[in-house]
Amino acid sequence: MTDSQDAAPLFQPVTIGRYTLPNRIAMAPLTRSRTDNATGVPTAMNAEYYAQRATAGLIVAEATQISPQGKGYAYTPGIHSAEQVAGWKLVTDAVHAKGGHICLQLWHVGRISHPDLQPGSALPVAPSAVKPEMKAFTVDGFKDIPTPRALDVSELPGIVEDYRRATRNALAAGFDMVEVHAANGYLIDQFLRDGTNKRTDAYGGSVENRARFLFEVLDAVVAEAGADRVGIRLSPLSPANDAQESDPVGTFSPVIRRLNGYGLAYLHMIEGVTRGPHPGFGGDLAELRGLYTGRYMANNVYDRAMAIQATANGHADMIAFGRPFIANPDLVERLRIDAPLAEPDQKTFYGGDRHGYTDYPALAQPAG
Ligand code: 8OZ
Repeated sequence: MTDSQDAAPLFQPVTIGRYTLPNRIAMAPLTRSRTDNATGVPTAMNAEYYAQRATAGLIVAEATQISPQGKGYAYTPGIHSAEQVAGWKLVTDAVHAKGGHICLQLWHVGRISHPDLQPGSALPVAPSAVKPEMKAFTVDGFKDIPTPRALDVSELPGIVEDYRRATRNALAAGFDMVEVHAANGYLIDQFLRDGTNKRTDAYGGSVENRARFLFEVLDAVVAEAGADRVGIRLSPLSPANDAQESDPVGTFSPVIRRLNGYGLAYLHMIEGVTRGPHPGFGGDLAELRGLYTGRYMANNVYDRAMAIQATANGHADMIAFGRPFIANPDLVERLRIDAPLAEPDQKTFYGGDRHGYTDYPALAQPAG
């Protein structure tokens, strides 16, 4: 460690929306599948896990379904029932007691689901009946995802209302902010992309039409929380979850330009292909990033040197680290002093108990 690194912007405060955060390191949303599958209610164990990581400048809590229909993986939490709100309150109270800030990521998976995970064993829903070449994580293991049912236009206002109610619930549960999950091939991204949106109504065809659902959702979320408590996550250059798009720059450029007018807390961008490799800072990423005028949170396999550089040279205002936070609850301190990072055990990423979840230690404190 040197004084000059300690003074790096990465370790300095930043204002994000209505908050001043102590550093520019965010904990990225990480699906860990550790709630009861039937209820999706967070518990004291989840609260302990997040509280252990409260030195992050901002925790973006794991993707959380806004409705039973929005669920696509076993054991994920929800934010649509009173019991879930009470469970999340344990989490936000524990994080706030440690001086942290926490945001909830609002999630509807669309077609990335399975009848086993849907109310009444229904087919998953999507903009169009386009089958993803993907498997779903169910309580009985991985199962092929079927062709989804195309949503009728009359159903869309109800889903927008689900986002509105989820936002209200998140604030009642004590979250400081919400993040709209519009990335990684889930419902909003399925509307945006020409490979998954074959609609011929007002929600398909032109880029403006494909973005209509995103902005209806965003308007509802912003109306509840205020723009300075709302972030949004995009992954324009990622084919995650079989999300096909013939012209990512052409589709996402007008979306990002229009986001400028919202005065959101931040835009959270997965740079390149989700889970890496990082695409480098030129090309399509530079073009898309350059369009955004607000606070920018960068994500995707950043290491310490990249994070220090990207927050010093104006590329990013915050860096979201995902997997490094699994095995390093005190990641901020380890990055600050350039300590070695522990490696997480992939076998305990999804599902299970406290093992591989709350039992990764922080660095030992020096004696005396
Ligand atoms: C990994 C496993 C399950 C879900 C995403 C919410 O891709 C996820 C997710 C990632 O955004």
